[in-house]
Parts: sequence; C-alpha cells; structure tokens
Amino acid sequence: MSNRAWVTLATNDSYGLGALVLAHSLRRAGSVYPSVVLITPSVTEPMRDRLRAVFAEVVIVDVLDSRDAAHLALLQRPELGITFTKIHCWGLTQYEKCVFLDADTLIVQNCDELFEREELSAAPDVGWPDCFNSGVFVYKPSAETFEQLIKFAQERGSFDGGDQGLLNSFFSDWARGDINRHLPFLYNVTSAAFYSYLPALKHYGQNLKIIHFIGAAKPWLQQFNFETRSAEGPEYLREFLQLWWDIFVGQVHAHLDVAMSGVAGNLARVAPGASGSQRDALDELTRRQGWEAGNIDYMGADSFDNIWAKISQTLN
Ligand code: UPG
Repeated sequence: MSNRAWVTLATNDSYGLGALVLAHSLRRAGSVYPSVVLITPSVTEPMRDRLRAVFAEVVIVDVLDSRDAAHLALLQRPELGITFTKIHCWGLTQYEKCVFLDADTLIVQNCDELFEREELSAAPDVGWPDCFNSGVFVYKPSAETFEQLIKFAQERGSFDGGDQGLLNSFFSDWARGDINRHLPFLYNVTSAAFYSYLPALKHYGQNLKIIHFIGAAKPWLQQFNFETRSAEGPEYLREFLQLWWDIFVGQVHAHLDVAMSGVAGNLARVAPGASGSQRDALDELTRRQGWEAGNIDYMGADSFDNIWAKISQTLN
C-alpha cells in the first residue's frame, strides 16, 4: 500500500460528481498515487457504490460545521460551514503524506511532485494573497494535529466561517515562513484569475496544473449540451469546463443511478446524446438547483423579464 494519497471530500451526491470527475482526472494525468474520498452519512448508497468503484478508499466521517452564520454571510455563502468537515483529512493516519483537493478541482497535468513538499504547503488565495487557498494543500495526517485543530476551532472559530479561515489562522506562519511552503499558483488556479489578470494567464497558462472552480458556479451546475457535447458557461472558463464535461461524459455518466440525489440523480435521467424536451427538463432542474445554490443567471433564464412572464402566466 502506498503511504501517500490524494484526498477529497463530498458531503452530498452533487459534490460526489465533482469527486468522481476529479479521481478520473488524476488517472488521466497518470498519477501513481491512490485517491481517497471522505464522505458524510448524507451521501446516498448508489453514490457510495460508485465512489467505491473509483477511489482506493471511501471513508465515512461525521459532519463538522462551523455554524457561523455571521461570517459566512460576509462570504455570501451560508452553506460553507460544512467545509469544517475537511479537517477529518488529518485523521487518515494510515498515510504519511497527503494532498487534499477540493471536489471542485480538476487535474489538468500530472502533479505528483506535490508530494515532495512539506506540511502545510498551499498556493496563495487571489482574494488575499497573504492567505492560502485551502482547496489544494499538502499535509501530514496526524491524530495530534487533528485534535489541535478541533480545539482551535472550538476556542477561536474561523474568521470567514469556513475551513479556509480556520486553517489560515492555525498555520499562521504560512505567509512569512518557509517560501517552499508556497505552492506556485499553477497548482491552484482559481477561476477569479481569469478576469483579474488575463495577460498573466495567457503568458503562464500553458503550464496550468490544477484548475479550481471556486464559488457558486460549479461545473455540474453549468449548462451542457448533450447533443453537441459542448459545455456552456463563461467564455474564459470554457476550455476547462469542456474538459470537466468530457471526463464526465466519458467516465462518469453511464454509471449514474436515478436513485442518487440532487444533480447526480437528474443527470442519470438524461440519455447520452439527448436532445429536446429531455434536456430542457434537466436544464430546468439544474437551473433550479443552481438558483438555490446562489448561482443565478440574472441576464438570461433568471432575468426579471422571464420571471415576470412566468408569474403573469401563472396568475392568468
Ligand atoms: N463541500 C462539500 N459539500 C458542501 C460544500 C463543500 O462536500 O456542501 C466540500 C467539497 O469538497 C468542496 C469543498 O468542500 O469542493 C469546498 O467547498 P466549495 O463550495 O468548493 O468552496 P469554494 O467556493 O471553492 O471556496 C473556498 C475555498 C475552499 C474552502 C471554502 C470555505 O476555495 O477551499 O473550503 O472556500 O472556506
């Protein structure tokens, strides 16, 4: 058994889709290391079966939630308290070193060299570069660190209500300490970089290793045309959304089950190459889920005119 592993987290079937595509992207990139997924009891049985088929290990953990509504409101993401569950990754003490990857990341090129880094290595967050982004980090599993993190969380909480605030306070010497613990940004290119510094992206982008679809606009909530097999969504992200959906269509879609929950169950109902009404029905469901997750298409389907037309039609 390898003493190193990739680790991700899914607390529901929708993030389970992200985890499945991520695991296939690691294989596609030829990684020699196994991947492990942490799941919580709310992940359905059919999704667990699928995860077991693709991951070397599926580990069930309890939900840890910051329940910090005030700070999460500042982030405008009330659902992120549950990301505290990520801390369980320190409990995987059967491994000596791990790399944690959010379920909304995608491996574009092999990055096995990350395992040569030490705890805690991570890339800067574009919003505040003296903080690291906690979507990709190298760490050393340890029961002691796990206990310390739980204690720290109970006593001090998190300045953003999510795991990123907590981990940055805990590993507080990251910004000024050993530069080797700063991963190049190419290992965690967050979508925000595409509109904040486009020339740099054009200049360095061909070496991009990991793309991270941060924020509410997850790939599985974007529109996908099953007939033409083309991904929709923002132009600047299209190439990476296409890669995500290509892996999904090639490796994941055929194994989905209608008994899965959320978007996973919806996508299971779509036949490959589907067109017309079946796809429209799915779009409707996905749009609704996207809307409920705060991913609102203000200028398109969810525009005021469309909503008003729907209300008028219902009232007549
Ligand atoms: N996750 C779940 N279920 C949820 C929400 C999150 O399993 O309901 C997992 C999943 O692995 C996901 C990760 O937690 O990828 C982080 O959540 P996500 O919604 O992807 O957060 P981001 O919008 O990408 O935002 C940022 C950081 C991320 C950090 C989060 C909260 O990039 O690393 O966990 O903020 O601090």
